Amino acid sequence: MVDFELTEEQKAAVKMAHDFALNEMRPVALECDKEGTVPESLVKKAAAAGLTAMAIPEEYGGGGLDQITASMVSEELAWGCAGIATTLGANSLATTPMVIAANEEQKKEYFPRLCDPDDPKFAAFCLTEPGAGSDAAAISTIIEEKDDHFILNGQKCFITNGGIADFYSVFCTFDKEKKYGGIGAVVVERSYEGVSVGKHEDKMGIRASDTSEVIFDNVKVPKENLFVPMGQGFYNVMTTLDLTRASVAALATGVARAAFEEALKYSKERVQFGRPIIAQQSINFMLAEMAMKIEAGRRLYQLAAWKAHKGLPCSLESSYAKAFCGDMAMEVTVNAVQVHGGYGYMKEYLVEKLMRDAKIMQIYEGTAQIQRLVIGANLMGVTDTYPW
Ligand code: COS
Repeated sequence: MVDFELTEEQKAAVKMAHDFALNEMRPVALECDKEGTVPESLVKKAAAAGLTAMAIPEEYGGGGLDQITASMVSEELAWGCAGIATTLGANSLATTPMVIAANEEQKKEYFPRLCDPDDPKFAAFCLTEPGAGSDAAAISTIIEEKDDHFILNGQKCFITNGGIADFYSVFCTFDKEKKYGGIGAVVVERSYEGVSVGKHEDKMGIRASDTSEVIFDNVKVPKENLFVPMGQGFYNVMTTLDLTRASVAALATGVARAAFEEALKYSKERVQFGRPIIAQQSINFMLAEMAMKIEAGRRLYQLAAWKAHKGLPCSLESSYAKAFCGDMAMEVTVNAVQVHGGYGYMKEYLVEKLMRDAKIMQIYEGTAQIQRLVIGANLMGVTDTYPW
């Protein structure tokens, strides 16, 4: 049975997120974009509302939201500001590998730190390296056993919240010769000796969010911090990304919806050739195109999230959603600027920011090309396209 109606709990969570986006994020979004920061007071309010630890189970103090609700909440937050939403949402990416594989002691030690409304901490997912982006199996951050601990060396780049995190979920290799078979993961605290934050990136969009290098120089890591043993790390990364890409698709949908709303409003106000430009078919059709693609994107990310929630294989649907919504957000925001004409190119119009924010949706958590690679690889085994 297909039912598009939200439950009362889902309606409440999405409404709360929308109100937060409207009242707390929108008023500061342009300033945060300019300054490249998120106010501490906003983070505390978000933590109090459960928005910094959505995916963390309730028993550790988290929001305990199911994937479908979490993705719809992400759409609302990105509608408010994709940069701030990325800051708040990155904890989910960092903790999903731990939700999958960490033991009880590790979860109890680390998860509550992200849920404290008075002093909320951040976590960061450390996979990408200068020589390992799309080719995730090529990581060379190396971990070695020494006496009763590990020694970690390497450099991670483009790490969301890398500069503000309290701890990192770090993917590393025990044996580079083994390629993806050598990968495992450890939790590393920011306070450990030898952990440092490198270059802070100056980005095109989602500027409110922190993106930094994280460097590990002979870091002594206790053995009990290992949460994915050697050989299992690559599968953990792939499963994590299968589960989190629906939320990125939802962020893209939120950015697109914000741009569409601006374009719709402007097209009703702006009069040229004696009538509002929405009455010009060239503009009217652009808006129609935006509306239907946003709706299609939302259904795709909901499908991926629903499969994830049910514990069904969701790799294909996550890639459909991520690829489609990333491209859709780019197209919609470019056209929203176009509808505004010269005004849309000016920083005082929100669509200028939205177009810059949209671009990352085709890049992070797997580029648009990687999503097609995943979809294409799945097609190799397809002999029958009957959907049920
Ligand atoms: N779930 C579970 N296992 C998976 C999987 C998935 N979604 N995808 C692949 N695997 C398994 C394969 O089954 C294979 O296992 P076996 O050899 O035991 O059978 C293993 O992983 C290697 O798979 P594959 O050969 O396809 O790996 P590749 O190195 O060719 O890489 C891609 C596959 C390109 C899909 C992967 O590297 C990827 O997702 N890259 C993008 C990384 C990314 O998103 N980076 C952004 C970081 S977050 S900002």
